Amino acid sequence: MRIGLVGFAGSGKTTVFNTMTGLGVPLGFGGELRIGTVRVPDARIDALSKIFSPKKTTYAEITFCDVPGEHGAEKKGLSTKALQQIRDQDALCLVLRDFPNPAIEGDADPLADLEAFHLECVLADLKLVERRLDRARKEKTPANEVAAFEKMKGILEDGRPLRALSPVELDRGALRGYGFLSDKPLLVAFNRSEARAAEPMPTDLAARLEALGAAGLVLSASVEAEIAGLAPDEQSAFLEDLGLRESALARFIRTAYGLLDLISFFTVGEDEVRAWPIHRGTRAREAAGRIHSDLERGFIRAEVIPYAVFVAHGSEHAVKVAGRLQIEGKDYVVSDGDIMHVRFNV
Ligand SMILES: Nc1nc2c(ncn2[C@@H]2O[C@H](COP(=O)(O)OP(=O)(O)OP(=O)(O)O)[C@@H](O)[C@H]2O)c(=O)[nH]1
Ligand SMILES: [Mg+2]
Repeated sequence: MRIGLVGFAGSGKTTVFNTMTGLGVPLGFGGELRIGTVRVPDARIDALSKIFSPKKTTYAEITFCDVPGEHGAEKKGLSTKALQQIRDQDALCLVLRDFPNPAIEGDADPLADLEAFHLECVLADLKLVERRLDRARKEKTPANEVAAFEKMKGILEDGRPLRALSPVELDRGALRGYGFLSDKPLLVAFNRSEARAAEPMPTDLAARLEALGAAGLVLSASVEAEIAGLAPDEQSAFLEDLGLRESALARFIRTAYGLLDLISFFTVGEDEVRAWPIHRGTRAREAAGRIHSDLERGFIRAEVIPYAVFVAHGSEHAVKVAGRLQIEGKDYVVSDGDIMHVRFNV
């Protein structure tokens, strides 16, 4: 599972990537595609770790990919190579520049950049769809497939993204291999200059994001880089000075995690407190297999305490005494924040 940081040249992708991963990729002017893992901040894990004082605390991780922007002739467009790199991602984070960058011609215009990016995606998808329909005219193609591609063509010609189509309207089963750009979950990060980091998202931009089915947030990559360099107790004072409640990067990473339709369940104990990423809708036995294949093979039952229940009672023992421990079978659908203890026998 990979999330691509995408956007036009000099919008701050590498600055965001470095701050999240702690890597020191050189800033500015393109460069190579980079991959890094990022810890998903989770206050629930912080709290559980305080309670259990385990030897080890492990957060969920996601992989980000810094896709370089293009400079020179193609600085506002996306080359075939860039499009292919973007197609390989499971979800996209579009970084929009809203700070003056002397290396880039023209003032910052995030709304125009958003439209330009969206249009590139729509046109690239339309090309794929039309090519497929052309082929369908020459080769025998099932009627329902042709109908699906016709429907997609109509949406794209209207300038709308494919993600606007619900699972009922479009069966994506056979379409996965195409990597349609406008169908990818999209998070838009509006990268501000330091002085304006605390200003809310402009309403026109927020409305446009809603129409595109995209999530959005405001951050200042250079402020985030500065925060990351401070000691934990200095961080909150610094945030307060800027009129911010928490680091936007923490929210950014959590939102990106949700974009992949991932949730976390937890395991707790003296040895380790740990968050395990699973897809929403995963059943208990399969989730147990994330921990170890033996747990999936020999699964007997799962003892589950939802995080909120645990916090309300304060300990596993108190939860049991109150009769709130859930005993669940293999088909139980795991919820975000479930604390699970798997009973198994191999
Ligand atoms: N003032 C200000 N400058 C920023 C911010 N984010 C990035 N920059 C600067 O903008 C320049 C480009 O930042 P990068 O992170 O390299 O941008 P990029 O999107 O990776 O650029 P390419 O990979 O070339 O497409 C650098 O000089 C950064 O220091 C920000 O939030 N505020
Ligand atoms: Mg870069």
